[in-house]
Amino acid sequence: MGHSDPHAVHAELNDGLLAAQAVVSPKYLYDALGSKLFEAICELPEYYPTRTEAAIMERHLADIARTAGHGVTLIDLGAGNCAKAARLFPALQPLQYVPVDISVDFLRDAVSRLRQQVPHIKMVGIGMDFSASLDLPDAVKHERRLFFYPGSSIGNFAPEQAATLLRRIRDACGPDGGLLIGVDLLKDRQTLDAAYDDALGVTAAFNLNLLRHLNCLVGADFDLRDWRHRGYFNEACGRVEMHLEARREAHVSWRGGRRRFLPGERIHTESSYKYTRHGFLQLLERSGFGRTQTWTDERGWFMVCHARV
Ligand code: AVJ
Repeated sequence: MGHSDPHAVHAELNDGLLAAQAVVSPKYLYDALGSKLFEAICELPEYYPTRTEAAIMERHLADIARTAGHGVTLIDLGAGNCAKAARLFPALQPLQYVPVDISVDFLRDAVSRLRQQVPHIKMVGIGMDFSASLDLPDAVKHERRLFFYPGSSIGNFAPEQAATLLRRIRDACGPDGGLLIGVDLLKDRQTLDAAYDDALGVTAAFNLNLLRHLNCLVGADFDLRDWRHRGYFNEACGRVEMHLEARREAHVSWRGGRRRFLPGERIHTESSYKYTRHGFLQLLERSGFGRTQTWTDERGWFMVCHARV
């Protein structure tokens, strides 16, 4: 397992914090505590994506496994606790499992637990930021590859960047490989607003925890009590947005920089794009995927999609 380049991390965060409209990439939501808070989000009644996707996968597991092919190397992008991939194992019977996640310590624990439960599948955990590069170690390059990108994490990328990442996956999966991806679909505002601003405040804690992570990563002195969570559907842009909003004037300094935030000023921490089925299939096509198959739930809230070159 590896680590992200600390200089690149510092430069990226510094630039984002100093931008006219301050912005921090959502990947920084996932330190060890952030990954746990995200697990808690997935249990919330308001947060429908995880359970809707799981229901689609469970219901169509045999069909999905037949379509994706058995005996593959399963490369899990943003594996987190590895639970989603593990549920595919019985039907998919992968030869090898390669979980990739930016949250290295969290991943290490998850993989060592899974190894004990499923000793017959070879596992190689990789700690890396796959949004920067998909350069996988030689050991995982030979076999037939199935990339697994569940949970609608693709939604964190604007459509142009999403196309770039999908094209990179297409190039990495080769002519006989494929991609199994989960995509959240456009739906009514009430449902989306509630999913990203839950009554218990877990999503607020998840968002605010990013400031703790920044304090640690770049030696910043964010006082969490100066900030509040905002999460809502931006219909014009077809995405949910999360922001951290200053409750009062806040002076923040970090290694190599400082900034004054006015009351109400925001740091944009996440965009979560929602697609129509047609819109996402077009994106796949633009990214060089030809043959696709999709599965959805009765309400049409979420889509699971298999694509090959
Ligand atoms: C992990 C990116 C799919 O966009 O729904 C959950 C993250 N943010 N609640 C999403 C998230 C706020 C999630 N993804």
